[in-house]
Amino acid sequence: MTSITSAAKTLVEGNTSTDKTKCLESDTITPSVGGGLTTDHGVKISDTDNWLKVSDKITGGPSLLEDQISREKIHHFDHERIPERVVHARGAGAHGYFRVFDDRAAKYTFAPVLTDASRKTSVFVRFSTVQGARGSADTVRDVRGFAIKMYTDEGNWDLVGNDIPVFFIQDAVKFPDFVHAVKPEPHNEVPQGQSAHNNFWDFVGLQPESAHMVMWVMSDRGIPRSFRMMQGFGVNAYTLLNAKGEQHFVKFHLIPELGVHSLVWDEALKISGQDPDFHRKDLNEAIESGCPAKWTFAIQTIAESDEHNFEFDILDATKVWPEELVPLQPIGELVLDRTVNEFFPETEQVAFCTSHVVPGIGFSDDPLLQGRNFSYFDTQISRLGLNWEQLPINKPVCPVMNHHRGGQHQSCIVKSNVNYWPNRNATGQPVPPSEGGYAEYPQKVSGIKQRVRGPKFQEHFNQAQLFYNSLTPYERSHLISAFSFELSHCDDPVVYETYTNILNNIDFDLAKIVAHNVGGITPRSPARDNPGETSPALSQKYYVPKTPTIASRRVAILVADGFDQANVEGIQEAFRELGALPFLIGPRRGRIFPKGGKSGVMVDHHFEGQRSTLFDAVFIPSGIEHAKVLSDIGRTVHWIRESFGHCKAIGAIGDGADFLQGALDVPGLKFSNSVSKEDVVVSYGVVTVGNGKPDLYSTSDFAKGKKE
Ligand code: HDD
Repeated sequence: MTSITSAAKTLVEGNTSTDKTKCLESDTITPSVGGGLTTDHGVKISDTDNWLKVSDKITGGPSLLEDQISREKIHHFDHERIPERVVHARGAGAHGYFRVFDDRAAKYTFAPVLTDASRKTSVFVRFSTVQGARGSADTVRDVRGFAIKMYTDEGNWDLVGNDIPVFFIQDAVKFPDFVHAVKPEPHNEVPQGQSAHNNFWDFVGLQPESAHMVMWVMSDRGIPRSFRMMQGFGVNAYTLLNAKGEQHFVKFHLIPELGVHSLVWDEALKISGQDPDFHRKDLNEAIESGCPAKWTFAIQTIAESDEHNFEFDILDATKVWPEELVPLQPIGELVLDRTVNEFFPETEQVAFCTSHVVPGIGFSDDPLLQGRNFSYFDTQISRLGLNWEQLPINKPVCPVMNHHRGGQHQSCIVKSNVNYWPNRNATGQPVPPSEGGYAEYPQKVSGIKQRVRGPKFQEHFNQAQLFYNSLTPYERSHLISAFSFELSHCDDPVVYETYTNILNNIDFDLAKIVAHNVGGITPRSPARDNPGETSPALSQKYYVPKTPTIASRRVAILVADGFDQANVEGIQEAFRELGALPFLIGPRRGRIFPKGGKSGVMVDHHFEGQRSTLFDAVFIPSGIEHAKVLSDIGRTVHWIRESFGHCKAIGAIGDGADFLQGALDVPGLKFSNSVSKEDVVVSYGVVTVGNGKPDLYSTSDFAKGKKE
């Protein structure tokens, strides 16, 4: 009922506020404790636990179809699900805002959302994986969707991007083929949440335009640590129109404040089983613990007159615009600071359309974008119904008025005797461009109608090679492992042999190693030269945060009875001061007693309940009894070894450092044997202060030392 009223109000008057959170308030209800239950038609219910029956003192008796209250409950339940998205089915979302630093983008666009620094535009962002179903795991190897809905005063602007700057295909007409190939195979619906199967590698092996994007997905970008630590890219080339009527091509970028970080593959595999909701929990946990997710918003622009001055076609979505050629211009920030109240009406019902832009922003002739502009609106009709834009989460914050009428679930009641234009009442006339009406750039177009791609769209390997060359040695080694994992899941030799040939067009050594690993045909000579050109911004290493921080990072503190209380309290305080999230993990979820302490501390988890994979770092306090218990339990020794293997920071004091030394028998790894804080030893990410009297050492200094 509330949604009908407010939707109708929006149509005619507009909202009174442009803050989306405030606008959603009229559609949000809080069930009152002890408030009565009613049917959907408002009649009070006296019993929701028992179906109406014909019973006597001996039997419950048969249920009666007559029971309209139970029938309504079941009817509603039977239809609770809607079709999941055909791709990007699994996602998580959050609310926030966007604002620009100043009007520096005014030379490119008159869109106030990109130029008016006094504005704080409400946003909703949905992150997603692509291949898996709604119930698949978060940490699978895949592209991540990064879809932004900006509720601007001029209408909704949807920037529907990914965490990877390029795409698998150049022309939208190939999208159904690509999606069929990557999704579970038609005969057995296998695999779920993976591209490691014959059909995907068959398709990309026969479709060399995918080579560049495949390199990105096989790199660490395919397994991000957190949505909050991913870059975002609009991918397609859009256009900006300025007040003088000049047009520029533009690409949109988001750079995470926390830097770009990934899991390691072994970690990602384990988390898939240990906590399939790892990424969505991470987003909520960070926001709720006071650490909003932040990105710098940047643009790359190319003047219309320069369109053809590049060796690649700037409208080809399988190409980046290298930053050496087209620098990034930071213009604003995106902040996510509010979690959703209810998943279904917000994250599931939110719907994006690349075709939804606002005046000052337009499209380019990128053939992928042109097809997307058709596809998204279309898919929302089958997923949510024609009137999907009236759903609270999708509704603009500015007035909506037109002569579209009817359709299923129409919730606007328009009080008018006309529903067409022109009309004798002069209601709902189009707005001229001078008053803010959307106007297209008068682009000159000529040519021959034919099914082709531009000549520069034919080159597919230069940038795949540039990407490979730009990776650090460890990034390359991860990439080789990823190819080896995926291709060895393909059991049809034609598939993995074809793909090894593709790799040989990128780099001879890469092709040789992967072919050797997966049983492909080892190439004898390079298919093309690799002159070794690089672009540093393509490596994740480039995105080290300006101010390194451990804010929102999860730290496990392992404790058993007899731990040193001062150590633990000191380190907890130090971590909290730096915004990190310390968790106590113990041999039981209950009270664990410090040395000499009677009251004990409640630990958050049991060693078996949460594994090292779910934390960024681990700390072991001193305490002789406690250290002995830890070293006697195989799981805690495994915790430490696994953390080390996954390159996590590990810290220990006193007896904790002794335990660590016993658990980590790694040649070359150094441990402190001094009690002096001047002698903290940092070796392969393991930070120790030696045995002795740990209370001589201030644990908060330890955490600060770690930070530096
Ligand atoms: Fe797409 C969903 C991103 C190409 C057709 N796409 C979807 C979502 C993201 C992207 C993030 C999830 C939105 C959400 O959270 O609801 N898609 C991209 C990017 C592309 C791309 C960055 C390349 C630049 N997509 C693409 C093409 C087509 C589609 C070429 C069709 C011709 N995409 C869809 C879709 C989806 C979708 C079928 C499924 C659910 C939805 O739209 O709302 O229409």
